[in-house]
Amino acid sequence: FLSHPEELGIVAVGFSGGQCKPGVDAAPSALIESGLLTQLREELGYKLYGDDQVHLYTDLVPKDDPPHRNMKNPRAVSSVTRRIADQVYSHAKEGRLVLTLGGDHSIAIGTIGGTAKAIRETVGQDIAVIWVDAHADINTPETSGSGNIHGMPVSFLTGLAREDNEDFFGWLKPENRISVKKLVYIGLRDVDAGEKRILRENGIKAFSMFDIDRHGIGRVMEMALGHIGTDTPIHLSFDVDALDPMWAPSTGTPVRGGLTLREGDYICECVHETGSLVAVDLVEVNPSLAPESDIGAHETVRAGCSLRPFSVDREHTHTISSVCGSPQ
Ligand code: NNH
Ligand code: MN
Ligand code: MN
Ligand code: MN
Repeated sequence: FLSHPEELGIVAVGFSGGQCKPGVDAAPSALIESGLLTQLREELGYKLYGDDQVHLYTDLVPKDDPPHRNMKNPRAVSSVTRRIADQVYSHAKEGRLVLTLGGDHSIAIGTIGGTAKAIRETVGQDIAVIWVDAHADINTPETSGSGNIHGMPVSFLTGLAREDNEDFFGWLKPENRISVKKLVYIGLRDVDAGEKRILRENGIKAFSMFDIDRHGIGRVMEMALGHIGTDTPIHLSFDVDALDPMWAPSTGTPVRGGLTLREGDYICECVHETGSLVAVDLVEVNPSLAPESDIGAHETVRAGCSLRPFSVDREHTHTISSVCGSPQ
């Protein structure tokens, strides 16, 4: 689906307004400092586009941003995600694979909105979304208990939540939206009651940790990709809290009983192997939340770096760098 699969469009998003804990905005710099982009460039041979500069979007964050329909920081999140949608759209429109480094998960409103539109225009197809997360992030403003927009992106992207006002995601148009039929969850284990109802009523495909324990990650990936169908462009949105806190403690809402690091890598490798990947988000790394001194942050950033759906070495992998191949 990509006219330039060896080109990687990078969007580094230092934004934390979709939730209440500061620090997640520092993740892109931490990931970049620990060598993520260098590895993609030097070991995997990608050509990187989009500066290594981290966008803070301070010009888009209003001083006064009172709640609207129970949403916290609604104007900031709406205008920042709108800008991100443009950034991701421009890369995708050029036929590049797009990598967005968050930031909290609210930014997926922009990344997926941008990819969906660009792929419709260039390939004429609807994208599928694989959402890897402990949480479903499909609350509507009305079902959300927290008011944090990082728990709502999927409801806006699927049109389950709507607003006409441009200041509150009214800029999302049909071409930015995705179908609930082309959405698959992996890793769920902390889903709110209202979200469970939404998943059930809309027949949304979800593989929880229960399913992974029962079938194994190999079978789950077969079923997940089978649901999407071959020949469908894929946007992978990876929330680092899908991993067990043993591997990724530095995140806003860690939930025990999660994916092993190897299962997380495997998900990325399987998605890469399809050859259908068009965009990736890596979100919710929060280097300032480090339970045991700075070991937690360091390990979480390292885990984030290892989750690279850009290459797979089918022969075998011993070190992080040997998980790398070249662009397809
Ligand atoms: N479901 C909760 C909410 O709506 C928590 C969401 N937190 C996340 N999602 N980290 O990935 O606020
Ligand atoms: Mn090219
Ligand atoms: Mn999330
Ligand atoms: Mn989560």
